[in-house]
Amino acid sequence: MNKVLLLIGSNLGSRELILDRAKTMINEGVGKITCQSSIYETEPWGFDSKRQFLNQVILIESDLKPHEVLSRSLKIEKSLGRQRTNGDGYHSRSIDIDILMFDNLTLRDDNLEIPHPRLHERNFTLVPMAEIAGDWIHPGLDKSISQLAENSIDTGVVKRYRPE
Ligand code: PH2
Ligand code: MG
Ligand code: MG
Repeated sequence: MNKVLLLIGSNLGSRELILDRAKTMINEGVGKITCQSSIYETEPWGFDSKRQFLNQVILIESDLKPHEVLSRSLKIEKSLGRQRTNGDGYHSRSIDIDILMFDNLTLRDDNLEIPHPRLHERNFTLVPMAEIAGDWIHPGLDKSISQLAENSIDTGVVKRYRPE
């Protein structure tokens, strides 16, 4: 069994409901969810939008290979209404599922890079990761996730989500 950290995020539509549906489908088709961070409300990073994200990091146990985790995650995104637009830059989306870390594996090809190449630059990823996997060591940077979170220079605001 591999331990895999996934980031899920949504800033379009019924964000909480979509995260719930994504987790159900991940649990059934990708790997059993064994731990979840809190849900955070986070400022869009890398593009301008008034729509705040909900982000959450989940830990799954899976016997799938990295590319199978990727392809199943992309299928779940599609079935939850993810539209992929052509062109540069980031866009609002109903659901995004990203592989952050996969045990202590490093991998890079045209379709997939593990650890996620920008995880250490983003508070919306580091803060929920640190909550459930603070002592995981980033195999490329040789620092713990807690250390990366503490040393982050990202100014993006990340708050625990409290639904009304
Ligand atoms: N995902 C992005 C780009 N920007 N910003 C926030 N707050 N949360 C995200 O999940 C996110 C983002 C690309 O996947
Ligand atoms: Mg992403
Ligand atoms: Mg993605």
